[in-house]
Amino acid sequence: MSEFFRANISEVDPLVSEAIDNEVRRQTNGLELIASENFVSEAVLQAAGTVFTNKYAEGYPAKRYYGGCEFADVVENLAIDRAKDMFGAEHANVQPHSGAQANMAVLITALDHGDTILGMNLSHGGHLTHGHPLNFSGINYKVADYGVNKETEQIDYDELQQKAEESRPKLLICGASAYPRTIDFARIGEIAQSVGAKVMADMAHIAGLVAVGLHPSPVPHCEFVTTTTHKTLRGPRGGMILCREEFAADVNRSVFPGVQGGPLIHIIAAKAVAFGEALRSDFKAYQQQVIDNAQVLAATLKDAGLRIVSGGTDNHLLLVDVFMDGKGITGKAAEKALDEVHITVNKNTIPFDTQKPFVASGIRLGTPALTTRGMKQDDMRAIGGMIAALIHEPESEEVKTRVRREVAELTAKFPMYPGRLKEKQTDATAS
Ligand code: DSN
Repeated sequence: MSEFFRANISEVDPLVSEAIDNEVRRQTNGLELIASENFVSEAVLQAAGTVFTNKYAEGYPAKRYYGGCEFADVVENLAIDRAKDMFGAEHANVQPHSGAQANMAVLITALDHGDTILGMNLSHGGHLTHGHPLNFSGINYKVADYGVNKETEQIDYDELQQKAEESRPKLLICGASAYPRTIDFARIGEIAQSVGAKVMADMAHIAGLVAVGLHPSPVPHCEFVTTTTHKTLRGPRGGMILCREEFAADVNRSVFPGVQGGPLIHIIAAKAVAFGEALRSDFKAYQQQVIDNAQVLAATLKDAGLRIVSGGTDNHLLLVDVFMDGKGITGKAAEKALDEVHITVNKNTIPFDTQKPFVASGIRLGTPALTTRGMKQDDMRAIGGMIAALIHEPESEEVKTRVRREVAELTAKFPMYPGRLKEKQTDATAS
């Protein structure tokens, strides 16, 4: 056999190999609080790292443009069937490489160039692909936007109704990337119907909660539902579209050949594994813990004097106003201070922010990843204390040293990816 098939990455490419080892260390030894991230299982990682990466399979199961697709068909059919089962959907397309490409495929399905969309403003929690002027969605379509109420910092559905009547969109886009409250998809469906619009719900952030019934499902109320597969759903990095049977052929055509060529079959295999995991009964307990953890983290930060946007959270994430009208620090400064002690978050604008997006008044925190590691309410109280201490005294070396030690002690109690980290890990939680 050629050496080509034998050599280990550490011999072939020590630079990339070292970066991978360092990333395993970074994820293991830090506290990951980015709301859109999670840790996949070893089984999902194994499926993603397979010889399916070699395979071209343009087309769909049993209708491919290449030979040798019989096993690609097996994994794609498994992913489709499990996705439909998980969300009670009539049709699933599991090929989108990302959430943005899933959204692009729906927009070209539902709209003609120049039609009007009504989407949630990015600075109020929406997403780039929901009509941002620098994104294809804002470049190719006329955009009207809605946001949250200034007092409640929650979606004002009466105002949304009014905006829909004024703008008469062909497509109403709902779903968010930084919105901590339950979204009333039933009401949004009614609003769209009243103005003759279709609805696309982008449930990327909350898909895991929806899968187990801990957030109302958009599927019965929206013609199109898109999601990523790597957030609360805890699968590999990728996208997916769910729709009613009447739109199935159009959606499939929009994904391929509309916006993509060959599907990533290794990733579709990993999606199938993740969906299988999500259909197991323990996934609901995991999602409940994600929510419980987010609520305790929000309460802890509030008690420590920080302002929680909208006063709390119903889902997996919270937005913390760390600037507090000049009394605190910017989101950018908070992200940096936390990074220095191995707590990973992202700066985020808050509704009606006075800071530019690259500076921002807030940080966004999410609990999916740490919950996957096994952390619970007491751990969230400890983490909330660490974050608040840093934000109140971002320049204090004493606080930084103490928090770094606390992060090391806490993460050591929750080992992960045995076999992928070179150093030995102790599993203090196993006793
Ligand atoms: N960038 C993702 C997030 O962090 O929420 C959304 O696509």
